[in-house]
Amino acid sequence: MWKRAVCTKDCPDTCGLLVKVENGRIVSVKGDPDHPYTTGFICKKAGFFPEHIHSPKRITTPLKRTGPKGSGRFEPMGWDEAMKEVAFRMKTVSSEFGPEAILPYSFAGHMGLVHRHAGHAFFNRLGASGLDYTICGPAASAGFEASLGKGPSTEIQWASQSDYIIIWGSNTLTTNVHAWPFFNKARKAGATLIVIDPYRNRTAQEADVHVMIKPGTDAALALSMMHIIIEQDLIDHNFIARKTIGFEKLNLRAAEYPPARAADICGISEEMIVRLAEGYGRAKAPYIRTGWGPARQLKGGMAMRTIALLPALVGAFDKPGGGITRSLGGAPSDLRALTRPDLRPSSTRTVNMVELGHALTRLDNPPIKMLYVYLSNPAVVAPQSRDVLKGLAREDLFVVVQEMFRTDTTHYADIILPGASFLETTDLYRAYGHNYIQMARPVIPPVGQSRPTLAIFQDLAARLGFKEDVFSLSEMNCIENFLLDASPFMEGVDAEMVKSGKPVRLNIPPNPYAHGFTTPSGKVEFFSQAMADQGLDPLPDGEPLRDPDGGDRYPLEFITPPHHLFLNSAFNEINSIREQAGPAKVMIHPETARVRSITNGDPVRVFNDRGECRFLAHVTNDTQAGLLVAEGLHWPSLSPGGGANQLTSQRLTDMGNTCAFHCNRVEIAPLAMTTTSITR
Ligand SMILES: Nc1nc2c(c(=O)[nH]1)N[C@H]1C(S)=C(S)[C@@H](COP(=O)(O)OP(=O)(O)OC[C@H]3O[C@@H](n4cnc5c(=O)[nH]c(N)nc54)[C@H](O)[C@@H]3O)O[C@H]1N2
Ligand SMILES: Nc1nc2c(c(=O)[nH]1)N[C@H]1C(S)=C(S)[C@@H](COP(=O)(O)OP(=O)(O)OC[C@H]3O[C@@H](n4cnc5c(=O)[nH]c(N)nc54)[C@H](O)[C@@H]3O)O[C@H]1N2
Ligand SMILES: [Mo]
Repeated sequence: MWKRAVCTKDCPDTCGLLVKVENGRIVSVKGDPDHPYTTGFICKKAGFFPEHIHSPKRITTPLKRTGPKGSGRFEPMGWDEAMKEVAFRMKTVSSEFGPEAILPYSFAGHMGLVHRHAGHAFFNRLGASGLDYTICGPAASAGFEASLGKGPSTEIQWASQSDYIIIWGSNTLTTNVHAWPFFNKARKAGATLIVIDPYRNRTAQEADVHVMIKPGTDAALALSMMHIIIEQDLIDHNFIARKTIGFEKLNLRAAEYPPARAADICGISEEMIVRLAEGYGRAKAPYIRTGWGPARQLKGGMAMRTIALLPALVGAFDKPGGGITRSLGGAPSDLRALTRPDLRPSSTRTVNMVELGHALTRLDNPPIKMLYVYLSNPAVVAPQSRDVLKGLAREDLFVVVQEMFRTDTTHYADIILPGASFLETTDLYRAYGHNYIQMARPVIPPVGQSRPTLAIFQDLAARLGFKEDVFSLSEMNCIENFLLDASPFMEGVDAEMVKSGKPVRLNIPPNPYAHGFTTPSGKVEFFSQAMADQGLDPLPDGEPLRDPDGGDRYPLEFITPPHHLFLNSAFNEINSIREQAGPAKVMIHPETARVRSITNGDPVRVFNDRGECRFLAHVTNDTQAGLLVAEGLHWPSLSPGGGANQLTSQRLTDMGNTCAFHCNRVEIAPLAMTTTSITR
């Protein structure tokens, strides 16, 4: 029997799935052809869901540590005993150090609105340290917000009418594959496809033009495009007069970025910049799909803000097919009824999740004494692993991890709680790559003794004596009471239709920018007073800022974009995926390799002051001289070598306090050699 489900992995596409169940087991997964956006095909990873859900490595009972911390030795325990122990630790840590000594750490292992937010009310009521959920998108959204305002951007389907598509820092064919048919439709009608990315990723390989930009230099490129577009009078005077502010000031700033200067900053030719500006400026309906790549830089907010100004200059928002996409969808309602920030004591501190390493090793008054991890794998995904692992290994830190598998994080747990998967829970899903919501019911019961996140927190709430209603609601109650109410996005949404499990369109127009902008002025802000008020440059600024740590000793740039076969750190647990992915590799340009006596396939070490990790060298022209690229997050425990996050830093971006995952300076050497014997 085929049952309808929704893919919950942290990906913009949030696919409609059909799942075949036989004798209580999932045997096959395919795309739901009735989903208007994902239209019946799935990515390679989703085909492995039967193996993922019924993996022999699935954790099926609570486990307690038996060996020394970090030994990875555990034995089964009952749920009652586990919950008693966790509740007891929460009480003793709270009374000895105060509840702020407890830190929850969660992210997007399960994207359902109910389960993803199931712990918030609990930790607020407990008075635990809060968590700032900054590991992914806030720099990108803050950048867009300064220029265009908050809210959903141009819908991807809209781009099928465009004649000029720029994919700007997104590996669409890997991370957002359901956008591709819409871009292809435009290309069949004659559209040009440009990719702006530091390396020739899968998507760049399929483009008409690949602009191989240096990381962190997008704002300079965008400003230079503006320079040319203004100089050649390719601007939309009418749109600028009616719907923007600050054009004169922008003009002066853009004048500082002639192509010669930008070419130098961006590492591309002047001709390329002129060609790009003319192509964009002359197009009938130019469209930009930004990924999150340009935002994962120390000046990532500024980069996104600057890119987001281009459509206004040429009036693209008024043209069918024109616009710009970052994030889509909308929360069906205010989530506060579910997350209950009002229960939180007023002066409670918040920890930025990017700075987990600092929090576990340096934070005081009080120090973190208990860490509760769920729906996340910080030992692999959080930056600057050396600090994170040092913190997790602390003997005096009590670590609870809710997981489906024995990950590098559970390795450091005192207690592991088996979490139910998305195919075993009821939830409501919004997407960030399309404007449909969809509800899913369990297609099988929880595997083994695993439990849904909501049930686990309700059990703990009862043991701690929390009496508020929010701690006794079922998944369906949460959806009906809080999520299906009358927010503007939900206007006209039929609740019964949602409950039927079919994808339902939110009340969001395909190109919201045609209806106005939610900036303070209600216009596109070339000049942003809000940024000036935050002490930031109110105009776009193209001066790049690179990783300052270690200086000239680390002459190479290092980026860590997503892997085609992994989803952040997920899917490492599946043997056949790992075999296909092979060992962790680092892409290196032939010239950069030659001067270091590195040849293709050599084991190498990549290092900086933050750490070191090992890869096999992949010598290729798909990257540029001076740039190393390591796709994906291999679990260090299964792919010895340390993991790419050994090299990343906890420094925060200019806006949004996000991680600059793609802003690192490093050196590389053949494994056998020491640092001092490198020849240049
Ligand atoms: N297969 C797969 N799919 C995924 C994920 C995964 O891990 N694997 N992760 C999911 C998640 S959580 C997210 S947030 C999205 C992310 O999806 P994307 O936005 O596609 O991913 P990013 O890591 O932000 O990197 C995008 C591209 O930006 C490039 N880039 C890096 N620095 C710069 C720069 O300074 N300028 C420019 N122009 N480009 C730059 C990278 O080389 C990369 O090709 O994908 C989701 N989908
Ligand atoms: N170097 C580098 N690091 C990065 C990035 C990068 O580009 N480069 N990308 C960053 C980004 S964009 C993001 S969003 C973060 C992601 O950070 P995380 O959200 O922590 O990413 P995942 O690796 O998907 O880990 C989720 C964990 O939840 C568990 N899980 C999944 N589904 C379920 C479920 O249904 N129930 C239960 N109980 N558990 C489940 C999985 O087993 C998995 O271990 O990583 C960031 N880290
Ligand atoms: Mo992400």
